[in-house]
Amino acid sequence: MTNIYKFGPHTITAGQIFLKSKHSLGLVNLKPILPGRKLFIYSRGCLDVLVISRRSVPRFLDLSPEEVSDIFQSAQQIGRVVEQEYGGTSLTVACQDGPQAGQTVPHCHVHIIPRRLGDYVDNDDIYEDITRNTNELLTLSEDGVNEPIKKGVDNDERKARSEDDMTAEAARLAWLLGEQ
Ligand code: AMW
Repeated sequence: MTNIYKFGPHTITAGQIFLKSKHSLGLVNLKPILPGRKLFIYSRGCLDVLVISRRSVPRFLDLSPEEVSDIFQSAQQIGRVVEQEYGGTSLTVACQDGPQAGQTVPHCHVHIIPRRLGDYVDNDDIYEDITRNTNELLTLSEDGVNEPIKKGVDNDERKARSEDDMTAEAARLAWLLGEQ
């Protein structure tokens, strides 16, 4: 079995993956949402994991009914574990389906982010963090449509984590999910 996986143009290492289902992969984020001006008080680990379709298609709309069922069942399974692991009491489950919705990696994926009271000053600021780069890079074209002025930025201002850091988190999540 291959140890190389693709997430859009990105290569995912086997160590980043903590869940494998028939049509989906759960993986830790290279550049998770980080504590900043918000009141993140999680004790460890990342705050934003992803579940992606195994088939490389850009849009959620491209998935078959079986793939939709699989990716959301995986999201539910992962959500239960990350909510508990990171001391959450709720979850943000978000899919930015297409570039104008803020999608920066053209490979269908769902963000699963544990939430709890007070993690953000304004609750919906989380969406600003998920889409921040795209929002900053929009400009109004002559026909009045917002268009990206630069593409492929992919959360450039966030710090990429080390391989060791991601592997440790993925191993812990895989263990909690009973995957290893
Ligand atoms: W999108 O803005 O397309 O809804 O979210 C893309 C997500 O993919 C971002 O959170 C980004 O940090 C993450 N990401 C980008 N490259 C990688 C990678 N190589 N491994 C894991 N996550 C990645």
